[in-house]
Amino acid sequence: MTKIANRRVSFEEALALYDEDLFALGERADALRRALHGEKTYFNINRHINPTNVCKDVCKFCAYSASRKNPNPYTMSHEEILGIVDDIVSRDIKEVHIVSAHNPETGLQWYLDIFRKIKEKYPQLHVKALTAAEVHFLAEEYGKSYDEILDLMVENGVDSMPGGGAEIFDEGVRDYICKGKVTSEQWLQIHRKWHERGKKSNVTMLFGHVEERKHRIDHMMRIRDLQDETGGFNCFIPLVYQSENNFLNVKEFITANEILKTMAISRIVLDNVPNLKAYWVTSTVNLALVAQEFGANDLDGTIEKESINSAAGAKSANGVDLEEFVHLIRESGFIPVERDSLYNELKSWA
Ligand code: V47
Repeated sequence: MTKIANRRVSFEEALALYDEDLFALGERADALRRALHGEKTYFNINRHINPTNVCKDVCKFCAYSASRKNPNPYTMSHEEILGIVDDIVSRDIKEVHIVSAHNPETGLQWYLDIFRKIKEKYPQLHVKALTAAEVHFLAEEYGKSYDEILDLMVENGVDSMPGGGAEIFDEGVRDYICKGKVTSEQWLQIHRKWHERGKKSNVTMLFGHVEERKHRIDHMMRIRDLQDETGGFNCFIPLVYQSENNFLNVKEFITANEILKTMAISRIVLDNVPNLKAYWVTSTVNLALVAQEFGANDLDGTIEKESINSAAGAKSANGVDLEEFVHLIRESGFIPVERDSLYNELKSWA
């Protein structure tokens, strides 16, 4: 990856960046983004599938898992999932992003078999599946090591890992918002091991809830350290907290100013992570478009259907139309580029 900063910023320097003027920060992040990617904004044509919402864990921020606030447990059959995959492949969708809750009733094989069935039928389709939180759950539930689960994922056709489940690495905040699930160290260890297998993954950060700025910077620093070791992260994805239908009592929505500052600072701090995603699902499409000028070079994808964030209030249940997506990126002065899941360029609208 191209070196984008002359000197690394320290924790203290990164925290102090929040006190800078928003537009000054934007300019700095934009210069780094342009050095890496020019005016290109990447997206992919993808589909999310969330096969079950039955969960053994209770994360306060989650509105997706079946609970008192969402008493509609479901578990899809493999036939149902394959039916969706048949349909999306017929429409030239190139990536399927499969993430579930931590369902103790299905058995390990239910999780693994679906990847193998998809891969056998559609070897060209990229399967991005199982967060580190799911890997940890499966390892604990079925008495396996992380290595065993990761090897089973590779054997059954998982191509890359999504970045979910990272939340906030600070142990105090993490204990408060999602006690009992994968710890920060375990999350990082699982991705380290995945990268050691020559595989790529993403990394998220859930922000805008009860965390403070210093916790976001700490989160970025831990990512930067692991990336120095492995180089396996493709993309950093800050996820803006959605407040509906969950058990985390946050009254005020984070401001657009703070979201954009966080995007810009992450571009500056994460000098070794090539891509910064403005995930329109949690930021809104409009703010994601603006974020292109604050360091972001990726808008995720058309998505089609999304259940986790839309359950908590995001307007993402039905995705975005491809033509509209391309139009919006162009109109905001950037070049839309369709990419595959590993950031190879497939089509440019230059
Ligand atoms: O891990 C849950 C988050 C994540 C809420 O890797 C919430 O390319 C906001 O990780 N408000 C799942 N966020 C989504 C995810 C993801 C999405 C897109 C692309 C990629 C990728 C990964 O959603 C969870 C959790 O951090 N989440 N509840 C909420 N109320």
